[in-house]
Amino acid sequence: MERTQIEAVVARFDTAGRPARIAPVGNGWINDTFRVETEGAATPDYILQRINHRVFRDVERLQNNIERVTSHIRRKLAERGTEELDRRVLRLIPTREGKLFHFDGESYWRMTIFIDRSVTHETITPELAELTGRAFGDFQAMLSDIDEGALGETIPDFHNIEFRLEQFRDALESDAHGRAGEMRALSDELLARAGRMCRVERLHREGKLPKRVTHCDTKVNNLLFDEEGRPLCVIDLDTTMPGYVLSDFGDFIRTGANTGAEDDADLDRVDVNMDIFRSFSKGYIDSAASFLTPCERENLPFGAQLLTYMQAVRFLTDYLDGDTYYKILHPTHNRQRSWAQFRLLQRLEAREREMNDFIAGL
Ligand code: ADP
Ligand code: GN1
Ligand code: MG
Repeated sequence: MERTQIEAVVARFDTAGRPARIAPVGNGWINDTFRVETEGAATPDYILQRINHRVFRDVERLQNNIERVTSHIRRKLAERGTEELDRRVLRLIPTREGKLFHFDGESYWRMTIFIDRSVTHETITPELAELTGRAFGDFQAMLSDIDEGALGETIPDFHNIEFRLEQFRDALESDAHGRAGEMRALSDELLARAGRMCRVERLHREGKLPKRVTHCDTKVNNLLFDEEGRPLCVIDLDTTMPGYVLSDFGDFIRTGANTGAEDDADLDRVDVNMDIFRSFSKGYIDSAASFLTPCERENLPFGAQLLTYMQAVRFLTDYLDGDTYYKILHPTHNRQRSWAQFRLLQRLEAREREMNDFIAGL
C-alpha cells in the first residue's frame, strides 16, 4: 500500500499533530498494524490498524465491543486512582465524523493512541510471567461486572472446540488441495482426542462452567510492559467477548510456556517450561481467585491442553483449506505450525498430573 494512501486514511481520524513517519509494527497473523509518528513531543504517536474484514465480519460490533471494554476498564482504573490512564488502557481515536472506524471503500481502519516507552515480549522470564498472570487475571476481574449482554461475539464460536472440529472434519472431507493424505497421521492423532477435548462444552451445557468476558488471545505479545518490566496495558482486544477463563489461561501457557516457537521446525525444541507455568499460575490465581469457581480452577491445566489442541486443529484446517486464514511465511507454514502445536500438546499431556497438583496446592 502506498504511503500517500495511508496518509489519506490517517487524515480521516481526529488526531493531534502532523504525521511525520508511518512504519509497520508487530507480527500478528490477522491485522496490519502501523505506527504513525507525529512531529514534535507535544502530540502522541498513534497506532493505525487495518482490520481483517474476512475474519471480523461485523466491524461495527467489533469496535463497539472495544469501546465498551476500554471505557469500562478506564472507569475501574480511575476508581482505583491509577495515573496515566492512556498508558494503562487502550484509547480509541474516533474519526473526524465521530465514528469508531473508517471505511475507505475497500478496507476498514481504526486508530488508538500509541503507548510509548512500552515493550512487548515474544518470550518471557518466570518473573515477568507472574506479573503477566496477575495482569490477565486483573483484566478478567475488572470486566467481571460488565453488562455481558452488551458485548457481541466478534467471531461467532471463536473458541468453541465442537465448531472447530466440525470445520476440521469438513476440510478433511473436501480435501480441496489434496493435502489430507500427507496429514493423515496428525489428523488421526487429533481426531482421537476430540471427545475428550469437547468436555469443556459439555461442562458448560451442564451448567458447571460459566461464560465470562475473556480476552481470547492472551499471547505473550498482547501485553505491553514498561521499560522497568512492569505490565502496562492489555492490547489486541478484537476477541474480548464472552468465553471461558480456560481460554485465557490456556492461550498464555500455549505461547508463553513453550520452550520452542509456535511454529518451530525443530520439534525437539518444543516443551513446557514449568517455571513459567508455575509463575503464571501463581500470578493469575492471585488476581482471579475472587471470582473463579472450583470447576474453573481445577480445569486450568486442561485449558492449556485445549487451547494448544484447538490451535493445532485450526492451523491444520487452514492448511487443508489452502491457507486462507492465517498469514503464512512459506508454503508449508501451517503444516509446520500444526505439528509444533501437536508436539506441545503431547508435552502438556505428559505433565498433566504435575500441573494439576501444582494448581491444587496454590
Ligand atoms: P495483531 O492482532 O496483529 O496481533 P496487535 O493489536 O496485537 O495486532 O498489535 C501488534 C503489535 O503492535 C503489538 O504486539 C505491539 O507490539 C504493537 N502495538 C499495538 N498496539 C499498540 C499500542 N497502542 N501502543 C504500543 N504498541 C502497540
Ligand atoms: C491469531 O492476531 P494474532 O496473531 O494475535 C488468532 C488467534 C491465534 C493466533 C495464533 C482472530 O492471533 O486466535 O491463537 O493467531 N486470532 C484470530 O498465533 O484468529
Ligand atoms: Mg497481537
